[in-house]
Formats: sequence, C-alpha cells, structure tokens
Amino acid sequence: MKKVAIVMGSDSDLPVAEKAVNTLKDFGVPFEVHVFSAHRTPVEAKVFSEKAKENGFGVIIAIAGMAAHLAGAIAANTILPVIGIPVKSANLGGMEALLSTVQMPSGIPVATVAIDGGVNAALLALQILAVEDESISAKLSEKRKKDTATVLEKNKMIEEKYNK
Ligand code: RP5
Repeated sequence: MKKVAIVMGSDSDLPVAEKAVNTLKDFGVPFEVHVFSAHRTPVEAKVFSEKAKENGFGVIIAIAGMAAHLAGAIAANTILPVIGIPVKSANLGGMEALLSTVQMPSGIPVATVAIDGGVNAALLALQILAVEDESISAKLSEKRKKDTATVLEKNKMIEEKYNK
C-alpha cells in the first residue's frame, strides 16, 4: 500500500497535522510525518519531494502558515498529488496562507483544503489512494454511511424537541 506523507513547515503546525494523523490511523493507512520548510530548509524540502515517489509515497499533504509556499514548493518537485493545508495565524487568521496555497500558477496544481483542514486533507489523500485500492474505497464508503446516520439521528432529536 502507498504511504501518505505529512509535511509541515514548522513543529508549531503539529495540531493541524495531528488531525490528519488521527484520520489516517483510523483507516490503517501507513504514513510518515516530517518538518521541512520552504524557507528555512528549502534543500531538504526539495530532496524529500524529488524522492517521495520512489520512497513509496502516493500522495503528499503539505501544511504551512503565513507566507505559505511549502505546498507549492513540494508540488514543483514531484508529480505526486499534493494537498495543501493553510494554517490559521494570529495576525491574518490564515487568509494569507490560504491565498498563498490555493493560488498556484497554471501547470503546478495544489489541491487546497480549508484553513486548518487536517481531516479533509487526510480524507482526500485516502480518496486518491482509493482509486487503486478497493479496501480503502470500501472503508470510505462505510464512513460516509456512518456520518449520514449520525446526522439523521441528530436531525431526529432536533425535530422531536422543536416541532411539536
Ligand atoms: C510557517 O510559518 C509554518 O508553517 C508555520 O505555520 C508558520 C510559523 O512558524 P513558526 O515561527 O511557529 O516556526 O512557515
């Protein structure tokens, strides 16, 4: 089974990475977690990206805040799909990271999820791997069914409380 790489620009991004880690653990999919910065360790980020495919990864999640160039810098050095997670900041709330991550020039795509969207990044990574892996696909379908049942149950409780 292909691995998922979770790369963050700083260890301060760890709370967001943990959301992705927990989701991947739920699915039993192998992953690695790394800290490589587009600005502070650009050489290491480049080497990791260039070797990711031959090292058994199928998709890369890149997490960064502020002037968030990490996802784009990784995407520039691999043909693996890259999912970018912009991280919320104290001053600008993550909007700067969102725009830096999502506004990639034509030719080098980054699939950008919501600010701090660690769960959806992991789910999207799983959906990418599921194209070639029926066991992941089946687990994703099962999760969708459970999530639907949970919402329907909540709706039932709300309707019983307010609609009498
Ligand atoms: C980005 O700058 C990192 O991804 C992090 O979100 C932000 C702040 O990094 P630290 O100053 O906390 O290391 O490169």
